[in-house]
Amino acid sequence: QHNPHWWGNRNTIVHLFEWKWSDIAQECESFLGPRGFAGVQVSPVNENIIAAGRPWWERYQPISYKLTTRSGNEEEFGDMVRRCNDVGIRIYVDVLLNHMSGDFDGVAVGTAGTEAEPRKKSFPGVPYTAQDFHPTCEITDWNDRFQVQQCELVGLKDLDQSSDWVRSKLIEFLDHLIELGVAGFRVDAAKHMASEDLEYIYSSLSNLNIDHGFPHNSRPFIFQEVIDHGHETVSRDEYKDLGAVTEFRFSEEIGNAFRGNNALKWLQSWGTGWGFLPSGQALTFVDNHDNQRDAGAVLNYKSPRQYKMATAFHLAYPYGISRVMSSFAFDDHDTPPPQDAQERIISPEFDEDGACVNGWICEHRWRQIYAMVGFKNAVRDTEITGWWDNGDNQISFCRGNKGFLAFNNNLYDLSQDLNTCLPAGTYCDVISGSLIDGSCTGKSVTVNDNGYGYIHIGSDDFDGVLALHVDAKV
Ligand code: LAG
Ligand code: CA
Repeated sequence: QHNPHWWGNRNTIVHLFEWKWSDIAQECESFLGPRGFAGVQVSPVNENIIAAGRPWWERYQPISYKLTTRSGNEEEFGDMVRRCNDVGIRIYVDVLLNHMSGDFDGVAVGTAGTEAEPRKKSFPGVPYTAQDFHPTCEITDWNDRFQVQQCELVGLKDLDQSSDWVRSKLIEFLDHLIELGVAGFRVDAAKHMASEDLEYIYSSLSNLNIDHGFPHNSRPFIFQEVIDHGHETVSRDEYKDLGAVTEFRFSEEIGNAFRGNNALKWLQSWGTGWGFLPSGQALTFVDNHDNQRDAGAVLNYKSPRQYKMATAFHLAYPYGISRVMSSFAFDDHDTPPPQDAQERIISPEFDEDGACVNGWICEHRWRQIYAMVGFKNAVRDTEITGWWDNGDNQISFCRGNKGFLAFNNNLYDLSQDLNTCLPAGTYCDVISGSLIDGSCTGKSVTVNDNGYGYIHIGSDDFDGVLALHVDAKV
């Protein structure tokens, strides 16, 4: 279940973290479809506990499988899926199969009005009772398989996926979403569930809904969140044959490289050469909603110059199933999404350039990022050729004869003739500007009959990357 069911030459998934369904439907039609995105990962869709201050993470504490959250209700969800599918944008749902909510004093009321008593492991909205959960214990040793899979992740009541009842409820929930037209799932905390149990669940799911344009016998796309830095007892390899797996080492190493901790020249062997998963099994990302909040090597929107360079490399280098992050501004781990005085999530607003202004970051609307989504579509099915580097932090490479990328992460200029591998002509750099009405609003590069062009990226240029492709030829 590794096929994401993309339309045509499309390639890139965007995580619209905490967006409302009605806003995503609109975004599919007005922006994602026209810009050639392939799909959206949406926040959890089923009912969750209500936490004080409404932190984003309350959505990782389920109460029932009713489809009502702060993002909208079932009707709005169904409308979004249909409208997005109609313009070629697939929907992938973040699903919580490992656990229900954590402790809560007294009776909790969820986002759909359902009551539960988490302390007693009583969730009548499903229903689940204590016997559907593993006995309570704490994870203290992350290399102890029993603890990792059968104790409580940060105190969240741990479901027993070996039980027939739990399996049937999880399958019913996922099948309901398939019926509504989704293309697949991001499986939260997959490492905390036995792979045999997940295999049973995935293989029991319905085929995708043909009324939403999926071919007969299409299997749901699965990508599993397994944090494996390389030496874990529960490893990514136990899950990779069931579906794609999040490649966390990709995120860490690309952050390291573009922060300047590792010379860019080493990226020549990027991908499996770095010990990452095979390309078709790897879900790749510069940052995700969790690690963008951690200090460390991972880059996020707060370091925009390096972040855009890392994202350009991510989308230009042919490795993995790419997902880009679309965030809201945060100060700390608990910052809620943009909300009004009644704690309703507010819709994104855009300035005249299409950038978000009211607390949403919308990295996917940064020109340098959506332009690379277009680049990836334009160069699809070509290989890396013509690698060049200066032995340090200046690199360039071609994607067949369809695209060319150059990076300068040194403190001095890159100025020289380089092989772009492109047919002769003038091309717009899609990072510093765009092709509009037959001319470039940013840099342009003239390629001669030998495929060479003069490339300049000043060390103080706004962006340290330049990208040319055949769909932006003057
Ligand atoms: C994940 N993947 O495996 C999610 O990507 C991650 O965002 C989830 O944690 C986690 N697993 C559980 O689904 C998030 C927050 C946690 C939060 C948890 C549950 O990062 O901070 O825990 O969701 O809402 C919070 C408190 C904890 C508390 C727990 C239970 O921060 O201190 O123990 O709730 O009450
Ligand atoms: Ca578990």
